[in-house]
Amino acid sequence: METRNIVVLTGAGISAESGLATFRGPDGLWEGHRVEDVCTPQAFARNRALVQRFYDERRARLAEVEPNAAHEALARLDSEWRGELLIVTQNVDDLHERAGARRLLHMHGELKSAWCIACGIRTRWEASLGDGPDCPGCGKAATLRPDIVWFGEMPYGMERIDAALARADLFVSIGTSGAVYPAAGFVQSARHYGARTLELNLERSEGSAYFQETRLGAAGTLVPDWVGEMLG
Ligand code: BJW
Repeated sequence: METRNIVVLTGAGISAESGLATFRGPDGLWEGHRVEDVCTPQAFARNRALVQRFYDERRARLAEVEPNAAHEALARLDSEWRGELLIVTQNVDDLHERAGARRLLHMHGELKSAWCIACGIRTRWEASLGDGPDCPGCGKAATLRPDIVWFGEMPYGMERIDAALARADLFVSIGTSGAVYPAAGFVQSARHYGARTLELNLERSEGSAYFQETRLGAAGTLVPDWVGEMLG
């Protein structure tokens, strides 16, 4: 069957070779932080300083890392693929766009964005949030939080993602453990809609059995090879 429309899902594994920690590996990001201490709205209400510091450190870290061969290959696919393409990333780093990807959706938010819980404005934010800056929209103090989707919150772009999955001929999952929903369920939706499914990951993910094909290895090698195949 001819492939025209593609949905790519990426997770922390695609940024690992750039030097960003994954979540659930032995050196994962939660080391030293329990998930429920940093990654829920309740945790933010309980311990604002800890949560702001956690994200401030990760935002600052972005200046020290660069996109790798996998991000660059997806950006090449984006610029050269004539059919529909949607790169859905669970990552909150900015490495896909720095590599040049444009058809991109950050479903779990972005480190370089802040969200005012008083007026709802979302604004680009590169500095620290920990010192309680005023909201540029409503001017209130200490109302800005990281524009990150925490557990129990609705991810961004779900309608657009579902529409893309419904039209996809191919769904490709890269560098994600398949432990967090709704992203972990995209492979089943894609198959339900009739797409072929391919997993590129260092090891079998929790949802590996749902994929028709799995290639194991580092994203920095597997992704450029796959993009090369697609672009002939
Ligand atoms: C390499 C590599 C290399 C390494 N090359 N590969 C019970 C059942 C089902 C669901 C739920 C449930 N209880 C609660 C829920 C829902 C909940 C959930 O899924 N919980 C689970 C823990 C069970 N989900 C939510 O709450 C979500 N919202 C929601 O469901 O809303 C309701 C809704 C209803 C209807 C429709 C839609 C929605 C929100 C989830 C928010 C997730 N947030 C986080 C934090 C973001 C902020 C931050 O970065 O701090 O997102 S959690 C964290 O996990 C982060 C990631 O995006 C996400 C996924 O992690 P990822 O990317 O897969 O990383 P890892 O580390 O797990 O895996 C890396 C992989 O790469 C590994 O496999 C490695 O082997 C591999 N790898 N190096 C290739 N070089």
